[in-house]
Amino acid sequence: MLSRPKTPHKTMNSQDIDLVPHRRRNPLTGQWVLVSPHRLARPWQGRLEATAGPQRPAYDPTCYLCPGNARVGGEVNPTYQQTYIFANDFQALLQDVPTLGDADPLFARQSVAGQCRVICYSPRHDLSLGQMDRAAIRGVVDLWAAQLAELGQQFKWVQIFENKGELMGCSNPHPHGQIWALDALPSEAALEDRHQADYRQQTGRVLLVDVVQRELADGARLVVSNEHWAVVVPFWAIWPFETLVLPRRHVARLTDLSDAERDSLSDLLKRLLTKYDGLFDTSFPYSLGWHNAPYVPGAEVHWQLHGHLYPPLLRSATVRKFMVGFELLAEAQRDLTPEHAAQRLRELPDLVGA
Ligand code: H2U
Ligand code: ZN
Repeated sequence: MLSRPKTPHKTMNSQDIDLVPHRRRNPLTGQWVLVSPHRLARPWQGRLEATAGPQRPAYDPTCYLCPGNARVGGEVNPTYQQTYIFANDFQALLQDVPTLGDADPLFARQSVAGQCRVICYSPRHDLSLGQMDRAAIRGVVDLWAAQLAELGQQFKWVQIFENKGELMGCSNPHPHGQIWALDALPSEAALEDRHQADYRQQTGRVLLVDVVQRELADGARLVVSNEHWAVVVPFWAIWPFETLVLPRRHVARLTDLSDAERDSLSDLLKRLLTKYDGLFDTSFPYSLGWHNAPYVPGAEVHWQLHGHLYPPLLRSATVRKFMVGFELLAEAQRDLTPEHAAQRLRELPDLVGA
């Protein structure tokens, strides 16, 4: 008969967390991640391969986002000078939808109305957001905030995001992002909303304000920071080099940011994305997105604005992490600890040529 091996009861201390498998909880969603640092308890071996892609032209006549070019639907882009926004020609959400009848408790469904837009960050085909200058990045921050203000009047949730790189399924290297606005709270937003509301009710404080204070005091997971902002690899990160962008004060939405906070956000994004590009000597792929307070009465009391960056890369420009097997069937798992990932990013230069 199998019997459990007798091991004396031990309590994990802070050094063990670097060596011993353990689970960490994401307080924003309540989900857990399995961390297996013993599989990677070795020093970093240095860069594996440099794969700087071919230099792109500043203007590409075949690009559907470049100024003056025709899009797939036939509409022609203006010769825009800074940013340009248009209604997605292939909307995943529609403005006018019929109400669904017949509630079925087992196979629940609901109607959802929304709008999808595409934002070109720059007329320059050859740049990425991180390669744009701070003033141009500030233009994107302002556009995000203006879109949020407009769409928030009509929709509960405004998801501002960017898919960058072929690895993330992005169809075009021209620097651009998207906005999907809808009259429902999507699953991830609903989870974060409930956990932030519960935390506020139980403690009287704002969850991610407590997190940013702890992270600034500790420093182990800090990647880059400035007067108004901090970027950390969150304690509960799932992706190897996932980061969380946090304001240092309580701010519910991008629309609430002061002029100085917008400038320093532009600076912070530039520095963070420069670090990412330097990590594997490649134009770093990621999904980036903003979680603003939903347009639901009272949400701004418990909700803290934050940005998520989910990059797929693990070891080099071509070796990515897959969420398969145990992760699909049981829970997310990582080898590299968030502390080690943060240290790697922290030590990289945040200025081109520095
Ligand atoms: P990605 O950033 O994930 O590649 O998506 C680009 C979006 O651009 C995609 O949602 C839209 C697609 O529907 N698009 C247009 O609206 N017009 C076009 O001419 C091509 C692509
Ligand atoms: Zn282009």
